Amino acid sequence: MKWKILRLSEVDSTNEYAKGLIPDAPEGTVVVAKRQTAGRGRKGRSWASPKGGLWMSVLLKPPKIDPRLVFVGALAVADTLGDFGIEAWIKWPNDVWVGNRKISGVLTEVKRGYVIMGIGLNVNNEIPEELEGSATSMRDILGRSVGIEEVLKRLLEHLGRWYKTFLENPYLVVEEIRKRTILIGKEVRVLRDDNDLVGRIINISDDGSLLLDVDGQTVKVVYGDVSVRIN
Ligand code: BTX
Repeated sequence: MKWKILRLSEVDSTNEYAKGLIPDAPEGTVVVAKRQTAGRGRKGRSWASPKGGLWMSVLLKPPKIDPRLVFVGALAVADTLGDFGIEAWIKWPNDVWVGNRKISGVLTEVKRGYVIMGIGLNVNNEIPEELEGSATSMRDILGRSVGIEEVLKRLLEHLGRWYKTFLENPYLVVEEIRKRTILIGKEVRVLRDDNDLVGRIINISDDGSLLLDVDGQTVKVVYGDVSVRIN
């Protein structure tokens, strides 16, 4: 993938900005901002994006829209952290965690055949008070600041590689997600809009959904807007 990077000092949300570039911008356009004033997670949740973090969105144009693309972002983040000696795991469907703290989130949105993949990664930024204990940053883990340009460079390399793998064979991406999640076999609560589900995760199926054992019945949970809590 040939990336074309647009750098902003401040923006509401890089996903919104990137969306505004459709349909003129080519695949591989990357929007990076030093700070977001209205960074978003899923379902309108807010994403803290102070200075020092990596807040970016990439425009992709896959031959067909496939929700498993979100895994490509999560794997790229996990590999980037690995390059810095940080061992991360992927929390289905869209988060990257180190131990019991979230370090990164991926938000994919769709517009006119494009996928807008937003990635937020806590690098050198402060963790806001309300997230203390539940979020962490590369700086907190390593005890030193890291060069954000190096992080971006690595992340785009890994993203290009995982995207290529995904286009060739999306099952390989799912297989890798299975290896990198600690969730399989765990008792969890799946938070949904209507009712929560409590059960044990059997596996992640080839289509990327979660297979849950609820009182002996296998229930399939499609990604989308569910969150998983380890019970
Ligand atoms: P999510 O909905 O899975 O997670 C959102 C939740 O994560 C919040 O409710 C809060 O509890 C927690 N959270 C908020 N900020 C942070 C943070 N900095 N570090 C750790 N935890 C946090 C996850 O959504 C997807 C987030 C994507 C963010 C990127 S940044 C670039 C792009 N632009 C944009 O507006 N969003 C994406």
